[in-house]
Formats: sequence, structure tokens, C-alpha cells
Amino acid sequence: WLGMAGKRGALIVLEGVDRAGKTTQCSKLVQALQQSGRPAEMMRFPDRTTTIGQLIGAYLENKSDLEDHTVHLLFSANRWEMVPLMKKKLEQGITLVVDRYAFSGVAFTSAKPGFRLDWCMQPDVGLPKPDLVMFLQLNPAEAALRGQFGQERYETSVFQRTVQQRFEQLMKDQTVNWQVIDAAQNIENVHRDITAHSLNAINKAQNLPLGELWS
Ligand code: NYM
Ligand code: MG
Repeated sequence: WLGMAGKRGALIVLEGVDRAGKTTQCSKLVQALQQSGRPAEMMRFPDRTTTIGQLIGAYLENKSDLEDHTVHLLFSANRWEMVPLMKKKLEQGITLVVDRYAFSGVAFTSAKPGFRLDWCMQPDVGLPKPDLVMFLQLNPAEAALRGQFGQERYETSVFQRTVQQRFEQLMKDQTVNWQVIDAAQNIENVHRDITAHSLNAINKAQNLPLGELWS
């Protein structure tokens, strides 16, 4: 069923290193879309509420240890388990605004020693392809001004610098609609840029089939 007007929703993803403002901007975008009469919902990965998500949550909080390949596959499985719901919502005309996706999956694991980008990408090949991926760009000095990192795994400047480099490699892929957003601006200006790109993507997606990521 394709909603009242038969138009599908758009799959919009926000990516970036920790503290770039993704979560704040995702909620502001959903609110703005809803207020303008466009059905929209927020999702986030990892989704720590599922059985798989609870394993991931314990790992991130350093309450458990998991082998590096294993946790990578769990992050991917945590996306795949939401695919039926995502497809259903998109078909219903609901735009999904997603806080992190497969790009974080690849960027974070491939920042670990011994992991190749292509190995990291494989488990996520064929996921619903985002109509738009906005990368919230924030240099490490600006990020440091936003305060200390939390206590979770991966939250160190050294690791995040490598993650940033991996994101830059992923952004060379022309098959993905990447848009770089200057996240050093104030919240309202970042929001204005994100909204403009999103409205454009929503209009274009209406008449296009949902794609498959990296395939
Ligand atoms: N993360 C997130 C991964 O390592 N792989 C993934 O596939 C995803 C989606 O989880 N430091 C990492 C990035 C973050 C951490 O994310 C938790 P958040 O947005 O802080 O809950
Ligand atoms: Mg975080």
C-alpha cells in the first residue's frame, strides 16, 4: 500500500563522528517535517532495544567483550532485523530519518587494525539504500570544544580521527548521495541546511523505487 497519494517516503541518514550533533539534528528534522505535514519518523542504529541491540549495548558500555568480527556482524544484523519495518513504513509514505547506518558500521570497524573496508561493507550489501546521506562534518578541535567524550567504547580522539578518515574513503563512492554539512555552524543553521537537502530528497524519492545499498 502506497499511502494516500501513492508516494513512498524517503530514507534519510545522518552520519558523522561522535558529538557532531546527529541526534539533535535528527529530532529537529523529524519535528520540522511533521509540522509541514510530511509523515516522518526517527530511527537510530544501533537500536539497543532488541535482543541483538542489548548485546551491542553491553559491549559499547564495556559490560561485555565481544570478538571484533562478531560485534561487526551484530551491528549489521541489528540493521537487517529492522528492514521489514523500514520497508513497510517507507511504502506507507513515511520518511525515515536515521541516526547512523551502515556507514558508521564500516567506519568504526575498519578503524580497528586488520579490517579492510570491503570486508566491512559485505554484510550490509543490499540493505535499503538511503536516498540521502548527510555527513555532519566537524573537525576534532571543534568537537573538543563540545566537551569531554563519554565513557563508551570508541570514544577517544585517536580512534575518532581514524573513523573520520574511513568516512572520507566511503564518501568517495559516487553511487551514494552524500552531502557534507558544516556541523560547526550553530544548531539552527545546520538544521536549515539539513532541511533543504531533505525536502529535495523527499521530492525526488517519491517517484523512484527504493534502491539496494552497495549492490
Ligand atoms: N557504531 C554504530 C558501530 O561501531 N557500528 C555501527 O554499525 C553503528 C551503527 O556505536 N560510537 C558505534 C558508533 C558509536 C556507537 O552509537 C554508539 P550512538 O549513536 O552513540 O548510540
Ligand atoms: Mg554517542
